[in-house]
Amino acid sequence: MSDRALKAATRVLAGNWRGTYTVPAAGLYPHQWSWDSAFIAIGLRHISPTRAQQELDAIFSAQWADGRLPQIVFNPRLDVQYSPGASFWQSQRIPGSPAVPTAGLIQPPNHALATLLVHQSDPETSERRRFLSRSYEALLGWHRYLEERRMGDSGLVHIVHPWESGMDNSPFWDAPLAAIDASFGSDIPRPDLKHADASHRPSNAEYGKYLYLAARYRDHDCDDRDESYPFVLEDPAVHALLIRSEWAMAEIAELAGADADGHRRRARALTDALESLWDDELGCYVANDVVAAEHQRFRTVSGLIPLLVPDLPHTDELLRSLSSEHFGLGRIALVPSHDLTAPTFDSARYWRGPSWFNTAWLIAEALSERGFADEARALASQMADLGLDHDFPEYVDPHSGEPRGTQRFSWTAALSLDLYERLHAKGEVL
Ligand code: 2M8
Repeated sequence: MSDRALKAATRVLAGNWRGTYTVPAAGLYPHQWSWDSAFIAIGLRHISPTRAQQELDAIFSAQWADGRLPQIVFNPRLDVQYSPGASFWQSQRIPGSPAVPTAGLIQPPNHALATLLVHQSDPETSERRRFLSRSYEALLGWHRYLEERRMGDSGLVHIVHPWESGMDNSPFWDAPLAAIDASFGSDIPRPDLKHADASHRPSNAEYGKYLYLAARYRDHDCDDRDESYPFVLEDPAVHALLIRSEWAMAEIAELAGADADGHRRRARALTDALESLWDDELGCYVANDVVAAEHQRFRTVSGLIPLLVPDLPHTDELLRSLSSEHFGLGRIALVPSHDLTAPTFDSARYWRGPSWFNTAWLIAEALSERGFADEARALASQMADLGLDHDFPEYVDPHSGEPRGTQRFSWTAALSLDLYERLHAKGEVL
């Protein structure tokens, strides 16, 4: 990444900053998204540690009484620009919701990981703003919500909507959605199609099911007690991020003078539970449909994200899969979201094939921690080049590197910048 790229990434983040948080992209995503903000904070800490802390403060200030951190915190003035918005959720009517309007669903728990990195980048400012101790309280509530309200006997986190995975139209959700005998009818608002090509976005059929599930969850007061709710899944990336965040909680607890052992014990128990999602034949982790009691046997990038988990029994197999013809590490742009050889692979459509920068960052992080410095650096360098060449795209075609989705996308800019700054600090300028 050159200085020119660094300045361009900083400009994207400045343009998407809304005073206390950053929107993922000005047109397509005009509100605050939960896991986006955590990724964005990881980049922002190099520009302004205070802004990075504010980014996380903003999401924590929208925490529900039960501890959940909501998928989206809405700017109600922009209601028609995104669907479903504040008027769909009407969160103020739901017991335990915060003062600000939010969605009732959640997103993957990468927040403790981001909090630790943000703190470490400037402990003095963090201390002065009491950032770590305030965040620790919020994070305790968030992880408690996941353990108490979102975990079955398997010990794995449950997601109740494709949006909760962050990988909305992954092939993992095809069969569970097909089994739901309902949709939202044909009159589906799609303001997203003003900002991205329809062939890069989920289809109307998928949106019908998304809205049906969201409305049903909302109408049950988002209370996680709808016994016949039809979509309950266990996803390897969501679970792996919780494990990784639980390890981060142990470090945060030590810094904050709290008990770290409980976090380590939980991280180990969560790691043991992850094993039930291992698929030996596919060489990666897969999702489990809790309702149908059926594994969704696809190779997706979600199934590789457990590489981030310490003491994982299947690291070698995952590394082999990453370099195989299924994911093509080093021969393809970043890491595709789905198996390049699968009949369900689509190089343009959202989470069904294109390569994303947040998953590339997670894999680069895992590779670097496992001692594969060259491979990590190669991924970081690709992220920087693709970001700058295409005005920080939301995702890219893995074969051609061409941009897909929207552009000037915040986590693309933030995470490329983060890797650049870290390599630069080691004197290894890209
Ligand atoms: C995408 O998801 C939203 C719904 O949450 C959408 O398609 O409208 C996903 O890529 C998700 O992971 C991301 O957090 C969000 C905002 O960038 O966009």
